[in-house]
Amino acid sequence: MSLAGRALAVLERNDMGEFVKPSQRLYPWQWNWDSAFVVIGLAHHDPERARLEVRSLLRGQWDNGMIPHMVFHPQEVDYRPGPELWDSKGCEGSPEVPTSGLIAPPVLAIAVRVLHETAPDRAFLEEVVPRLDAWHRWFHRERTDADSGLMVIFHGWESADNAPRFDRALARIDVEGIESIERTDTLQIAAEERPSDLDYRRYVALVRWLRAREYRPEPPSSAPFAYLDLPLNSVLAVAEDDLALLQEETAGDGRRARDAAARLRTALGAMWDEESGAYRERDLHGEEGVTGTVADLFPLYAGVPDDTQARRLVERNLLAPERFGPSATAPLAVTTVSKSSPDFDSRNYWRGPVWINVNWFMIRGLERYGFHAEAEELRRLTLGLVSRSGFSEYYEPTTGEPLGTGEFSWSASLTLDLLQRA
Ligand code: 2M8
Repeated sequence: MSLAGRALAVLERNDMGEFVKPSQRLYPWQWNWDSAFVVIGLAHHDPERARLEVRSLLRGQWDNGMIPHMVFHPQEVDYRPGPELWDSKGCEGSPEVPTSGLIAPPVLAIAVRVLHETAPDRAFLEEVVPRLDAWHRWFHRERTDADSGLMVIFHGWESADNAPRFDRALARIDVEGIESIERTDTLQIAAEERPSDLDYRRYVALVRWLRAREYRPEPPSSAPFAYLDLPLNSVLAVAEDDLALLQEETAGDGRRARDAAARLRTALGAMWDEESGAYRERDLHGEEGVTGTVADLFPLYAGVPDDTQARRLVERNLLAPERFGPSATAPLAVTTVSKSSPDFDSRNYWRGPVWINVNWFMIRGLERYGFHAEAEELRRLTLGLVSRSGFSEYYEPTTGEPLGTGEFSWSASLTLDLLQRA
C-alpha cells in the first residue's frame, strides 16, 4: 500500500465517528491540537470529514471562548486521569460536554486555513470563523503577561509535557497530600519513555490548584507554574495571521487578528539571544534563558527572526549535527532536545526523540525563509522515517525506532500534508 494509503488507514482506524482519537488505546478522547493536525491531513482527502472534526472540537468551546486541550465525548474507556480530575461541569460557562480546563497550542485556525485553501466552503467559514476569533481573543484577555506581552502557560500539558525546560518550574510544585494516581499510560508504554510518577503528581497538584480557581488565576503570573512558552506563542502568531485571512475572505475585518500577530512577533523578537543564535524562554518564577530544547527555535515558524538571525538559527541550531540536526551517529532529526544538552534523552517522550509535528513546523519555518533545499531535505528525512518505522508517536533519533504509541493520528495526518508538498 502507498504511504498515503497507510496514513489514511490509520486515520480511519482511529476515527470514532465524530472525532479522530490520537491513537487506539493510549489516547481515546478528542485532543485539541491533535484534531487540528488531523484536519490538515484530511483537508486533502476528505474535506467534509475534516469539517466534522472542527465542529466536534468546537463542541468543547467554553462561553468565554476557550477551546480546551481535551474534550470528553461520551464513551466508556479506560483512561486516567479522565473527566473526573477536571470537573469542568462545575465551572461557569463550561459546555455541555465535559472537558479539561487547560489549553494546547492553537493550531485550529491554521488547519481551517489549509481546509479553506484545499476545499473552500463559505458557509462553513461563516460558521466557524467567529468561534476562532473568540478563541484567540480569549488568549489575549486571559493569558497575557503584562511585562512581555507574551502568553503564559500554566502546565506542561499546555505545550510539551515533560520537556526539560519545564523541570525547574515543575520541581517547585508542592505535592504534599497528592497521592500517586493509577496511570493507564505506563500499562501500555515503557515507563522510561513517559513522564515519571513524580511528574504526574505535580501535574495533578497543578490541576487541583487551577480547578479551585475555575482555571482562571488572576493575574496569570500568580499561577504556580507560569511560563512564557515559545511554541505556543509562535503558533498563536501564525494562527492570528491565518484567522485574519479567513475573516477577510468572509468579508469580515481582519485588523484585530493582524495587529495581534504583529504584537506577538515583536514580543517574540525581544527574546532573541545573539550568542546562541536562538530564542530565550522565561519561567515567570525563575530565570530567563535558552533552554537547549527545540522550543528555542519555534519563532522561525512564525517569521520572527530577520534573515541574518534566521540563517544563524538554522546553521547553529536547527541543522547543526551536534545540536538538533542530523549527525553521523544520530541521523534522524529534528531532536526535541539538543544532543549537546545534558538533559538529552533519546527515548523519553519530549526529552529528545523526534516528533513529526515538530518537523512539520520546522519545515514550514524553513520554507518561509526560502531555505528550500533544507526544507526539502527535512521533508524527505521525515517521510523516510515514517515509511520505515510507521506512524509512531515519536522516534529514537539514532535508530529511528518507533517509540510511544503506534498508529498515531498526527504522524499519519501530517505525512499526508508533507506528501502534498513534493
Ligand atoms: C500528550 O498529552 C497527554 C496529556 O494531555 C499525555 O501525556 O498523556 C501530549 O503529547 C499532547 O501534546 C497531546 O495532545 C496528547 C495526545 O496526543 O498526548
